[in-house]
Parts: sequence; structure tokens; C-alpha cells
Amino acid sequence: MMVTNELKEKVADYHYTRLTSKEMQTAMKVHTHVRRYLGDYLFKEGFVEIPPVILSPLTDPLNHPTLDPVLTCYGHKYQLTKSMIFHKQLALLSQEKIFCFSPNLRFECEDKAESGCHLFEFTQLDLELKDAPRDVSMDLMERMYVGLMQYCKEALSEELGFFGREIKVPSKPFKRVSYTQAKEEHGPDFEEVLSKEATEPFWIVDIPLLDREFYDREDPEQEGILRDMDLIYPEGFGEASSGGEREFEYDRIVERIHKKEQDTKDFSILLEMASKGLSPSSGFGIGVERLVRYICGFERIEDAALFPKVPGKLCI
Ligand code: ASN
Repeated sequence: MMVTNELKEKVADYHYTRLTSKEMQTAMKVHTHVRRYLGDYLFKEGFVEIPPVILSPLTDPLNHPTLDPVLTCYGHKYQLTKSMIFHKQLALLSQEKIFCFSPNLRFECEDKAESGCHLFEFTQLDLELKDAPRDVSMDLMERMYVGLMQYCKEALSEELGFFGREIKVPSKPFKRVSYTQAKEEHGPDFEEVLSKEATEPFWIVDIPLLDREFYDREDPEQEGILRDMDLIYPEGFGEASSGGEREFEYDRIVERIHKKEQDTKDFSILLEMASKGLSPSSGFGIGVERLVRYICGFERIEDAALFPKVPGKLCI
């Protein structure tokens, strides 16, 4: 695409208008409160905040195609972080519980531009707990989610009122829905269908092995099923979070990379570290802009970001 002066002017106008709006001012206030609440919550639970990694030879392969630019620096190839999944696992060599407000760059295909829930640069609150089975991570998420909704209702009533938004504080434990059963009953768009019907957040669990990345742990008691979980927002807001237990043993990781028909060479540093010994762990990531979008009740994710990066568009 040619970047003409006309296009640059249009982009500048668009951003000037939104940056000076009451909507943006209010959304950023909500954003600040949400980040602070979550960071403080985890700090009080004994988590250590780790700094984000932007460039690495090792990043999340994801389960869907993205454009993957590679930067060559000092003769080595670096990728932009798509998620800090492996760095989270490795950080547990040093700490018991870690979190990061991690900028993720996923150059999604242009067909995602109109989805209302994709940005090619976004922030993920990513966390991981050593020696924690999936239920521990799920319980943490539920407590944190309920606490955040309660907090927002009280501390942000004026801001939510401005957006005409009423949020509901859900009750725990959240419902668990089996991936395979939901797909059988509602077809391939089951997540969207169920999210639209729901009035409370719910989990999707028991995801088949090939439907997710190699790093999520296969359930030792159910062959071909993963010990992972997605959290889905109600009211049609779709996916809130994904996470799970992790594969941590060298042989298992190699086997899983092969099953996904990926190349062990791309993960050689991870494998080298795994051969020295990693710990079992579980964790999850929550997209911060999607969370702010949900809390404010925005139609589109752009409204929850100060400088939204829309797939395929010239952004600032
Ligand atoms: N953060 C996710 C997790 O913890 C991974 C991802 O973002 N793809 O499982």
C-alpha cells in the first residue's frame, strides 16, 4: 500500500479527534484502574512482576497463521514477541509466581481488521505459577475477575455510567463447558454462540491436542486432551483468556512439537533449557484491551486502546 500525504492527513485527523475526545479520556481512566487493580492483586498474592521481552529468537508459535517479520541483529535472528509463554516458563527457574504486562505483536491477516476484537499490538497480562495444577490457576482467575468487577462497579461508577454500561459481578465457580461437546452441539462457531447466550463468564475446557499449541500439557489421564482452559466473556464479547498446564519434560516437548509438524530447530534454546530441567507449571494470559472493552461495553476493541493497531491499517 502506498502511503500518500492524503492518507497520512486522514490518519492524523482520525487520531487527533479520538485523542481529544471525552470517550478516550474516560476509557484510559478505566484502563489505568484495571491495570493497577490487577497488578496490585497479584503483588498481594506474592507474584513477582517481570519486565516484558520484546525481541527473542524464541516466541509463541501460536495456533493460527500470522505474518512473522524476522529482524537480524548482530548476525542473529530475532522475532517480535507474540506471547511470552516460554519466557514465563523459564522465569520460573528464578521465581515461584510471575506476571508481566507484556506487549504482544501478532501481525494478524487483514481479514481480522473488522472482527472488533483484534489488534496487531496489544498488552497481555501474562502470568505463570510453579508446581500449580490447572485448578489453582482457574481459581486465581475467578477470584481476580470477581474482585475486579466488584471494584469497577464501585470505583468507576461515573465512568461506566458515562458509557451507559452496567456490569454484573459473576458468582464462583464459573461454569465449565467441554470443547468437544460444545462443538458437537453448536457447530464450529460454538464459542461465539455460547458467548452471546451467556450472562456470566464461563470456561471452555478439555480442548483436543491438535487444536492448541504444543506447549499446553496433554492430560495424563485423557489421551489427546489438553489440561488447558479458555475463559469466555458473556454478552458476546468472546475470548477473555487462554491458559493451561504446560509440558515441561524434554521428551514430551519434542513429541508435541513433532505432533504439530513444527521444527524442533525453532525451539532449540527451549529444548536445551528443558534438558537441564524445568518445573511443572500452569498459567494464563488476559488481553488487557479486550478486558477494558468488556468493562466499558465497547462494540470495538479500538475504543479501548490509545493508539490502536488495526490489522492491515496504517496506525501510529
Ligand atoms: N498467554 C497464553 C497462555 O498463558 C498463551 C498465549 O497468549 N498464546 O497460555
